[in-house]
Amino acid sequence: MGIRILRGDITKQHVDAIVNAANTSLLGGGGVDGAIHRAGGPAILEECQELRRSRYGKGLPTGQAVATTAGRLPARWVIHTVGPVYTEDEDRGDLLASCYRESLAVADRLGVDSIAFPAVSAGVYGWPAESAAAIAVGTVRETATNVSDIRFVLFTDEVLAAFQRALD
Ligand code: AR6
Repeated sequence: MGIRILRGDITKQHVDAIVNAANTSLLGGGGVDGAIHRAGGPAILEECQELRRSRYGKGLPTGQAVATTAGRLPARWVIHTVGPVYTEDEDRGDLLASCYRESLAVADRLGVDSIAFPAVSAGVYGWPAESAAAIAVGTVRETATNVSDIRFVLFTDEVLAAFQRALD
């Protein structure tokens, strides 16, 4: 298993699966979620709506993951996961770790060989970059998986630098 850190737009990645930092509604939003739905087209939202009807009437719980088509994206699948909102009052690091573990479990069930993750919760959800990176890299390293190519695709200098420090 190899872990790499790249700078860029995750929607451009030619991998089997990209991970979306979604919200419980699964119905889209801003940040990387908005970018994925825009670039992938309506087929992703249609499948998310179907998942809400069939399996997740109350939405996808925080820390869990589920796959849909990637529509027009170069990837084959989008794995949607819901990161925790950061708060100083409570340690939600286990929920953030769960996003990475559960995404890899979904990837393994799909037979995915390559996957790209964004920095889940490190944007709108307010997670400090250093901590988000340590949890992401630490969890992926500790998780047994058949995925051989794991990439973190990062959008900002601050988050990129934090992931580089976490990997070193
Ligand atoms: N490729 C890679 N990373 C990106 C991209 C991109 N195209 N665009 C943004 N990022 P965020 P969250 C980075 O806010 O904190 C949405 O509205 C961004 O710079 O997308 O988990 C959802 O619907 C940051 O480092 O996700 C939820 O409501 C990282 O992706 C909520 O935001 C995550 O930032 C989830 O918040």
